[in-house]
Amino acid sequence: MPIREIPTRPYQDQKSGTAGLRKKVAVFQQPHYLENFLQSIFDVETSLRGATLIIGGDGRYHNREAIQTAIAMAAANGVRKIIVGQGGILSTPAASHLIRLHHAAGGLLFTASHNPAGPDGDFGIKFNIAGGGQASETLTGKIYEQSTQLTRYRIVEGTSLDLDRRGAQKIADTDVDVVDSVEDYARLQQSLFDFDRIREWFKKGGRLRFDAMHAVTGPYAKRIFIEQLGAPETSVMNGCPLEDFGDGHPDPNLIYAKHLYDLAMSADGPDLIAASDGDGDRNMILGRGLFISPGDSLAMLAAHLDKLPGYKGRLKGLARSMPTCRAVDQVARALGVECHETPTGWKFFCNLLDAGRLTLCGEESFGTSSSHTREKDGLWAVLAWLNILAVTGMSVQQIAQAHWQRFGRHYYARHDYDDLPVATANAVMAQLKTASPNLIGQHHGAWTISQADEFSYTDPIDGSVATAQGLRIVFGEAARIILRLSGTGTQGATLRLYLERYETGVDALAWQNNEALAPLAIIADKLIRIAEQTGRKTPSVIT
Ligand code: VG1
Ligand code: CO
Repeated sequence: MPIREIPTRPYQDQKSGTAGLRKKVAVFQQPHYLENFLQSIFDVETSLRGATLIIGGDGRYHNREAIQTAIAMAAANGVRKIIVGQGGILSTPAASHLIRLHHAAGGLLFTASHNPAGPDGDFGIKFNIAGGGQASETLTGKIYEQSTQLTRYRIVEGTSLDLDRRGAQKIADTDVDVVDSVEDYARLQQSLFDFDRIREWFKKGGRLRFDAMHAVTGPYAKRIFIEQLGAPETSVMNGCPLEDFGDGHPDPNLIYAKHLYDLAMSADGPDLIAASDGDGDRNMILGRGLFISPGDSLAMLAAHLDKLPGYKGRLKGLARSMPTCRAVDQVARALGVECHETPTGWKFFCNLLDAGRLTLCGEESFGTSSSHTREKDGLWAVLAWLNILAVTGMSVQQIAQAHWQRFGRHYYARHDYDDLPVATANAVMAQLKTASPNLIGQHHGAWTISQADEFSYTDPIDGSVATAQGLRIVFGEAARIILRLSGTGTQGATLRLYLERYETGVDALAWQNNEALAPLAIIADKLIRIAEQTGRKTPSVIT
């Protein structure tokens, strides 16, 4: 099998966003496009030479082709051993775990997360490093630099690996091991949760409905919930991964998984309803009669974490991304543990996790996870909720009510304005940034603006600084309005507006979420004028 150097011309658009490089499938299918990006990784991350590399993806269209190319290139670039999920399948948290388990130097995850798949859909690559976390901004910056000047890439020609056959194979001098996609991940979860108690909960009639949305978590959910925990077969729906995700949009939220909300509201709905996204790192949680917002889920998990075997007496710190509601801060205060506010994107939690300062962290975008891996972990969150239901004997509704009574409640919503002209979105940001200093002290109804600025973050471990991480208008503890540009889109620009309102006492239980947020939306409109500046009367999506 000859190793060849193929001359190439660089592309100029291979800049990674919030979570890797994400583009339309057609962009990835351009000649040498994928190869160039991969070669840039191999050129920059020299620790991969002679080391182990984990490869897998969410099963979407183009996954298998991309994995074959990645294996042939890894072999040509001196990677000693490649571990790949059977059929090319690995969820993002499972891949992160394999990197840690095998002390690999990194991992290539082929996914565009929840973005639609298929020939007209999206494709993407997340590059994770030793330790299991996503490449830092500094590293992706270097990879981007390299991608703009590349002149050749290396590949082993004429290879074809049998991705479906488990066991050892060889490409040139490189060992390739095709492994069960689920096994090690399932074992990790068993080490964290009380599977016996959860099994008992199912036996006593506890009911779960998990929607894998025809994406990567199907095999994981079937193995863990049905085979290992004894849940009835009907507990997992859409459990077969499809290349086009069944033409769906595996973004588990109140819009794209509205059928789950309807199920939760039905008279005799299951006790716990949940879903995960394309690559298995997000989670959506509902109980009978209510939806638990991701910020609330994070706070409630934090408050009950001590009841879970893997975490008893071990809670160090808590963290959330800046736009995530401040519910978890209340729990951190009550428990007397440190609480961090990081920029959007899971990579910003990783240094704190590695330093042993964090146990649990989350994002408003349906991401929750703990120190057990270096990615958010959808099924982990579902198992954590199941375990809490099993040990407390409470319903989701009772847990939420008790939590809001004790800690107060953060009403919360995110409004997305998708596919805007880039210049328009930038202008909205620029306008607010300029206006910010003059907003401080302004009164709006009962609220006063205490802070209005652009968020920047200094990593407490390595001192690196991330600037321009979103604009925030803060009304003390009472409310926040946040505006930022998405870094994961593949078409135009997306503006995200986040609204948060905190109430205690009777007001914590009295309102519907959208009622509570209506006055804040009016203030946001007055201050930011998104409708006026973009011509969009309403957001594309509210979650
Ligand atoms: C979004 C979310 C962010 C999340 C990222 C990746 O980024 O807001 O919280 O970490 O997606 O999620 P942005 O820049 O579009 O707001 V995933 O499930 O694609 O790894
Ligand atoms: Co995802």
